[in-house]
Amino acid sequence: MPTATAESIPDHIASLFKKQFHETPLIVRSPGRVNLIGEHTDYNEGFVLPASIDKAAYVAITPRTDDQFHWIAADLKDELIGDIHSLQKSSKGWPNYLMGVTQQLLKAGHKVKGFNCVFSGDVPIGAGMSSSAALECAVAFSLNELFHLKISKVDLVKLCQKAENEFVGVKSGIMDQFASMFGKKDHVIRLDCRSLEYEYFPFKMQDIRIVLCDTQVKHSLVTSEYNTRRAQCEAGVKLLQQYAPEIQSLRDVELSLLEQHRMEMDPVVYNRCLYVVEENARLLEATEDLQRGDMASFGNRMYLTHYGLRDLYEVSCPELDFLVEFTENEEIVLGSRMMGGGFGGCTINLVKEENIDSFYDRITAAYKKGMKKDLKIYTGKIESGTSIISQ
Ligand code: GAF
Repeated sequence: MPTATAESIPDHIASLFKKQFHETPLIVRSPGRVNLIGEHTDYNEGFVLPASIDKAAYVAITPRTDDQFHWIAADLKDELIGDIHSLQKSSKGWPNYLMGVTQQLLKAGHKVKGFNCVFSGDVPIGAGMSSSAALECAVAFSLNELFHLKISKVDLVKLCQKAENEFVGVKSGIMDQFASMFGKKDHVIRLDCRSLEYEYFPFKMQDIRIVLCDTQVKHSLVTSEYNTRRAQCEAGVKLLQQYAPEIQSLRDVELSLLEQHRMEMDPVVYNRCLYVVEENARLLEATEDLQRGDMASFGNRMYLTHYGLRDLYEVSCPELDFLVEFTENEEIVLGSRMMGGGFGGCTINLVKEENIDSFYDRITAAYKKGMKKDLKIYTGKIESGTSIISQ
């Protein structure tokens, strides 16, 4: 892993690149994300409220005139050489994000050639802050620049999502790539995942911090369970469509309709649908809290999201539950919940700044005692989305 700090990562990869390829590369930064509320709603065509953060993937990249690629994962001290027309899924993991994006560009008929790339980053891997979407967006954004493809940012986002769905094999929604690409400093994005209309809401509070508590747990069932949740939501929609054919996704489902047909549904499918329908409504109410500056109410809704994810959607794990439950008795914590796909990763917390250090000490000690694991804590600063650092 690099010893470089966030500020020095671009310099670090630029010098590695020059040493290896004797050229000055284009350098692009693409951030990870947090999501304040609206979890597992994106692939149900609902709403999400993410923001891009100060941790990012960085790529140093130049075009080639042939179809070869030479990619270097600086942090892993690993590399791969090949041909862009014979991309095979790799068991190493990291090449799949670059391959997926390259394959989608080729599939869409864009004129891309091979390219050399060195990448690094400081988005914690497996912590639920979307290190993979950050890398995909960095690569797609760079290739768009290098080969003058003139693809819009929205289309780049869609392309990266497809790369994740089709090449990597996770049937993820669009939130992570959208947040990485469209993030704005000190703002959260309310994104309508059906129309892709979005609105920025200021999110900079003098006395409240976004705190991420990393369980340092990543369960192996993440991908399969994620895809199963998606299929269960689709099964619910299919059943309800028999009675209300205008419904396209859970986004269109009213609680009353769901209740009316509860007995015809598999109980697990019902629970999944109930969570999503409630979460969508919760997000819209939470944005109203935000506009009114009522962060106590916003925080309460975060807890309700967690309980839904834990009890109805069943994507939490003991470590995440432990951390959220610990904060229930902490006066300075306004809201806490698991964030992202689940089964490990981080909780996101809204914490009053006053005496925050002693809170860090208490939760770290409690986690060690209760879960026998070390806790990592990050403060999430909201920074801008994907951009060129130097060229
Ligand atoms: C993961 C996915 F990539 C997102 O699309 C989203 O579904 C999220 O889990 C859950 O809200 O980060």
